[in-house]
Amino acid sequence: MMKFGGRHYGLKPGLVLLLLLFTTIFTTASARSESKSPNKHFEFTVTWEKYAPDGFSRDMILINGLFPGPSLEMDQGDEVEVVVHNKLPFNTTLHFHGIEMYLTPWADGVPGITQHNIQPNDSFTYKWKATQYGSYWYHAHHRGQLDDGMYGSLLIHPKKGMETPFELITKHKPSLEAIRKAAAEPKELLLSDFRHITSAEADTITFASNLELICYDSMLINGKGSADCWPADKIVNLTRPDQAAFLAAGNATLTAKGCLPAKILADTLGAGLPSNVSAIPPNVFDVCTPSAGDTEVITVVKESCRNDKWIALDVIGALGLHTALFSIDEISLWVYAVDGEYVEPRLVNAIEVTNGDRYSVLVRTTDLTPGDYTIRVISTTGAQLLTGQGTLSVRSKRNTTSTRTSSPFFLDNGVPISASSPPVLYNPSIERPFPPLPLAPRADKTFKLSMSLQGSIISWSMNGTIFPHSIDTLGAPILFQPPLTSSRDNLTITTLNNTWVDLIFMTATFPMPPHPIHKHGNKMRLIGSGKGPFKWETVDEAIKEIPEAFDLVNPPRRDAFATPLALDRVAWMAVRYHANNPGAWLLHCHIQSHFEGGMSMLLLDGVNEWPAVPEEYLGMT
Ligand SMILES: *[C@@H]1O[C@H](CO)[C@@H](O)[C@H](O)[C@H]1NC(C)=O
Ligand SMILES: *[C@@H]1O[C@H](CO)[C@@H](O)[C@H](O)[C@H]1NC(C)=O
Ligand SMILES: *[C@@H]1O[C@H](CO)[C@@H](O)[C@H](O)[C@H]1NC(C)=O
Ligand SMILES: *[C@@H]1O[C@H](CO)[C@@H](O)[C@H](O)[C@H]1NC(C)=O
Ligand SMILES: *[C@@H]1O[C@H](CO)[C@@H](O)[C@H](O)[C@H]1NC(C)=O
Ligand SMILES: *[C@@H]1O[C@H](CO)[C@@H](O)[C@H](O)[C@H]1NC(C)=O
Ligand SMILES: *[C@@H]1O[C@H](CO)[C@@H](O)[C@H](O)[C@H]1NC(C)=O
Ligand SMILES: *[C@@H]1O[C@H](CO)[C@@H](O)[C@H](O)[C@H]1NC(C)=O
Ligand SMILES: *[C@@H]1O[C@H](CO)[C@@H](O)[C@H](O)[C@H]1NC(C)=O
Ligand SMILES: [Cu+2]
Repeated sequence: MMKFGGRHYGLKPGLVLLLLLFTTIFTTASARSESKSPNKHFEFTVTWEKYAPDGFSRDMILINGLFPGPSLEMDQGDEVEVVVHNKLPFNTTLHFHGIEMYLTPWADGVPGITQHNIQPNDSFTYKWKATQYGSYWYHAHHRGQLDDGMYGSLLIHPKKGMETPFELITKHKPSLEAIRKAAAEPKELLLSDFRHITSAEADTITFASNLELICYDSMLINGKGSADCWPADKIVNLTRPDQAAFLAAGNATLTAKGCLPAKILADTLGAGLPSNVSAIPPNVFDVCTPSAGDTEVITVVKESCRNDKWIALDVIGALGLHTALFSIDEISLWVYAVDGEYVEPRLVNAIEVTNGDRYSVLVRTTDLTPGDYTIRVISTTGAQLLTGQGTLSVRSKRNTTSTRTSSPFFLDNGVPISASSPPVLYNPSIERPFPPLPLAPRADKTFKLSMSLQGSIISWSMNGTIFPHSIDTLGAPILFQPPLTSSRDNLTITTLNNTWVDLIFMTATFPMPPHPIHKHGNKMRLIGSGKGPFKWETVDEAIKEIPEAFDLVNPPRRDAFATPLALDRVAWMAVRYHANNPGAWLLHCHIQSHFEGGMSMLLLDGVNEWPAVPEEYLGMT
């Protein structure tokens, strides 16, 4: 794997001294400049080029000629600078997913909200401080450009002395050493769904048909994979009950791409709403064209049987639409960090990774028989049967030949193979931050948001109103303007600094898929969820009647939570966060088609402490 980390871009000590000298002189000359000199500097040149990650050549976005983009590596506390040179034929911006951008909201990368578009041939410099640690990623935040491949991993090494949860895995000193060593240099596994049409083509077809393009062509691991076309009988055999329920409505079968047919989509989720199935070209839902690219191989060499050996993997859900069930044949995974932060470790066989999620896992390789173990990514999204594979290759120093094939935990539709001893699935609802993190017992303010379609199945709303993406062409970004003092457009939530805020996401109708809701700026706690309507005005009122639906003792803390699937009745989810980072933050569904369809809102946090945007950013286009 190629790393473009601090080591490569790191400045030589002499140069740093020289830069510091210049910065000092500069700062004296220009009293306005408050920014500290960066000690991690990265340059991204983004281009629009032909590339074939799964063997099929299409136009896509490369960063410094690479897909996925360079892996950014840095230390907690670093002052980071990322310069984006836009050599694309269209506007773009870059978002650092999960990075809280503490005191630098103008570097969050959302066009129209925190910055102007970066126009073709322009450059933009993102300056921020790595206040956090762990596994993150970056991606384009302009329309559907994530689906064009503009993303990569971001790793922040924790500062020395950070409390770790590894003693909950083992108390054996040499093993702890091996674990610490592994966790200090995790290997990334970037999981992504990939399409053979560009996001602009997808938009055109979406608007012409009024149908969501739920079909992809491949699942990639670190940008590698293949477009498999399954035999018809395999598709029939593996059609899951949840899919069969939709298909029954039209006496249909899944398409050759393993997708719910567009007509079924129109007649079920889109029933009564306008749509035009004939505006969809055959290759989008129906016709499968196989192609093959490389396969990602992670190699582990066992040194000797005396030493305990572990590896750490950062699993990253760089997904546009699909939910990816991740597993490695026969292998148990210790989940020790989630969305970058340590949790009480749990031993599992598989993890359901939704859009934007990160899971850091440890694998003990000491006792593994040398050979290849298949890394599997299986979509559990109802929309399509889709899989991707990679290889964990375990070698011993003496014997490098590997002939054995590994046994999967799941069929290619995500159904466990063994009914008697099914694989252990990671349960995100019992996740516990480590060490425990404080949470206010009640919120200062509650916002109830009713999620619904608005007139077609491509128009999603978080609170009854479609978020207008054209905001990025309408003058000054929201952050550059005085904040609204009260909500007035069904899209803007304003909070005071140092207050606790409850957001209740309620599905207005069913069936409705889960929505992975991502908050920019800082993390949220998942304090409750349930089926049926949320009838109360606040969580406090609800707790009195249904205490079992809530969890206020060190609940999960993440930068995205998926709302519950509303299959046969409506459902709700309650999150609580501390508004302690004034700025204009986007709150949105991380499924690209829902995000593009308008499922976003704005959190204007700390309007009473509204930040003054530095002069250099006000001027930046
Ligand atoms: C960007 O610059 C290149 C080289 O100067 C030029 O050929 C190209 O037309 C420019 N693109 C745009 C969109 O201005
Ligand atoms: C599909 O199922 C039938 C009956 O169980 C079986 O005979 C056949 O081999 C299966 N085909 C595939 C491709 O799995
Ligand atoms: C459903 O489709 C099958 C095969 O396409 C056909 O034989 C059957 O008659 C259809 N059933 C109904 C109720 O339309
Ligand atoms: C549906 O799409 C087809 C193909 O683009 C087009 O010819 C037709 O006019 C459309 N129908 C409607 C009602 O818009
Ligand atoms: C090497 O390992 C394979 C299985 O991975 C085994 O079949 C073979 O006998 C081994 N060869 C030697 C020389 O140990
Ligand atoms: C690109 O960004 C500029 C500046 O915000 C805007 O005027 C223009 O309309 C944008 N172009 C497109 C195609 O959105
Ligand atoms: C806010 O939502 C209500 C109810 O859906 C609607 O009547 C109103 O027009 C919306 N306001 C705006 C500014 O869109
Ligand atoms: C959500 O929409 C309703 C109208 O349906 C509106 O009354 C309420 O103020 C909106 N909430 C926010 C936070 O905008
Ligand atoms: C906002 O509140 C947080 C938490 O109390 C505090 O640390 C921070 O300094 C405040 N920010 C400003 C700009 O006052
Ligand atoms: Cu969604």
